[in-house]
Amino acid sequence: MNEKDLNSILIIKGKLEDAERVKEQSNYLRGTIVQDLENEITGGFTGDNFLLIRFHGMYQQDNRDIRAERIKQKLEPLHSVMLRCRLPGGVITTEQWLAIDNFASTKTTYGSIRLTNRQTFQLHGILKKNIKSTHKMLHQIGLDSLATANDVNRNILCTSNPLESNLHKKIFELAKKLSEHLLPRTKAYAEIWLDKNKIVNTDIEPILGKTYLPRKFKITLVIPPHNDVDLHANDLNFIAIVKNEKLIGFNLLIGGGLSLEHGNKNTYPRTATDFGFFPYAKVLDVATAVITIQRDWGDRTNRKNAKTKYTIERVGIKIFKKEIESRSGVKLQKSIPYQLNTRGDRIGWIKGIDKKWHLTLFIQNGRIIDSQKCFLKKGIAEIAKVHQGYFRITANQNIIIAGVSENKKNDIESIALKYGLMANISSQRKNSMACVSFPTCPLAMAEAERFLPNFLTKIEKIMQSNGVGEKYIVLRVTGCPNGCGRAMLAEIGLVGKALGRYNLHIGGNRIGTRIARMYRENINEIEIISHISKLIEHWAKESYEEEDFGDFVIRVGIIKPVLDPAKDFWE
Ligand code: SRM
Ligand code: SF4
Repeated sequence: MNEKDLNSILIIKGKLEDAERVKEQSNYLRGTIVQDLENEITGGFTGDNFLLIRFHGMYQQDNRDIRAERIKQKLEPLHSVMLRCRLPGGVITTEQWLAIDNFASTKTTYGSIRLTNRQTFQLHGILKKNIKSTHKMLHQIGLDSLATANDVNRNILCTSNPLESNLHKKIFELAKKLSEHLLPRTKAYAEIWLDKNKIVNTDIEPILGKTYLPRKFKITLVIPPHNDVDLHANDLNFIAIVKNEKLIGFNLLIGGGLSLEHGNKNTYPRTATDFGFFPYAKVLDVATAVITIQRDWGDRTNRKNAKTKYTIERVGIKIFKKEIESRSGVKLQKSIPYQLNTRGDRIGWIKGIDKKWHLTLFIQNGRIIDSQKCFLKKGIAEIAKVHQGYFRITANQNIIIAGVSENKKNDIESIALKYGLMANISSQRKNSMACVSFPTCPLAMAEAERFLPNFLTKIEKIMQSNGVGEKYIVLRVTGCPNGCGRAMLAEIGLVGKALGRYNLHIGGNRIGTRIARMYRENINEIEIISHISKLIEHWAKESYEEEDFGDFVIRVGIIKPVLDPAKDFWE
């Protein structure tokens, strides 16, 4: 291929998306956010600021349950923001937790903390008048919400693996370092939210560039055999390779992502591609190379095809790999074999090799709130008051009370028991997940978080009546095809189509390395239950010993496996 042909593949010419203009004209993410904050006529943000606040970790939302009623009353929607904190690897101290807990109760309209499946938490329902004090509170306790949304590198995930504590510590430190390394350098966040004076000429973005990335970008650090971070949902993944108990380097996997648009065959979920092994010391160089390639080559004319997965498909693996080597100065070697065998969290107590105890608490859909039945939020706060270790949020929306010494174990356990935090949960429930969806998500098409608990009760009954009550199927619900609930990597995935209606996908595998294919389109709950019932009965009767549901439906020909998603996902 000559240079001209190559360039026409690498850089897409054409009319840029309006989001590119917004970034270009934002003066490094400032826009007129400050003026908007002072505007008392509306509870929301206007013009470009609506998008710009996302770079500062906030989304403007309104409660969709009451939207129609407010319109009827000729009222503006009740605007508020959802704030997403930056928490690489999900680690949070007990002091930080208590401050967040108090804030959620006193300053948000929903009163909850929502653990996300990217190891952090969201606070929904912060009114405009309270936004600045929220950022000041976060700053005081050593946290921020910088770059947790929009076209930047998002919260970095790393395996929650309390057992192998030393390796884990190292990987966690790296997650923090990478997160800092890839942060926007603009001082806009400090100026707008923390009243820090403008420092002239510091707005240089050596890595992200003046118009930042073409689209969101996601990174994981994985310690095999655990794939609890669901690496294939991410743009850039580092798989830790350990020899003689020493971390020697990483296998590099690039180009995962789960979103699609209903009916749009130019969009598809994709698993990440293996690019080879490189030594530990080069991780920042390789990360910088990959992210700057995506910055330069990602499609800025079409946000639906702007993610790394599409860039790789467009330019090809060979060219992408050569460019990584050229930009990083690292020769990628043949990958070192590794195995993945789990995705779920180990709920309950576990002892690490550092002799400390770790208690993983199951939190349904990550929603931490008190109700008349259960004082979940209070219980965790009570633990935070006495716990001398730290908390860790998992990529399965659960929380680990980490680093408990032997003599404190009973104290923590009695609080957990008192507040019902250690109730008996079925394996099926532990391995199921839903995205937020209604009422806060503006993109939701069907219920997810509010749908899953009762739906699971029905699935649990079906499992029991077929004699497989002790087993589980990785089951996930996502309220729209953006795929936040990672249903595309489930053995059974429901993807919201309209209120009460979903596409049913099956055939993903237990460890999250295969995309699930659509089995039935646009069906309601009764139809879903009927299909799943028959499938589970078939699996229970005819599967080999230890054969997982996702593998079974493929072996017996109920569904064809997705082998190369870019080509065969829509077949
Ligand atoms: Fe997500 C947008 C919630 C993980 C793919 N996601 C949204 C928004 C912000 C809606 C919006 O744009 O206005 C949702 C806010 C709902 C609310 O009210 O809280 C939202 N996403 C979530 C969370 C909270 C789901 C959860 O239940 O845990 C997760 C927050 C993660 C975090 O802490 O950073 C979340 N989102 C994901 C994942 C899974 C993952 O990252 O492992 C995906 C699929 C993986 C991927 O990126 O391919 C995901 N979210 C999206 C997309 C589609 C992006 C795309 O490639 O097209 C959108 C829409 C968009 O960006 O345009 C989106
Ligand atoms: Fe909202 Fe859709 Fe994401 Fe669910 S999958 S949180 S409905 S954007």
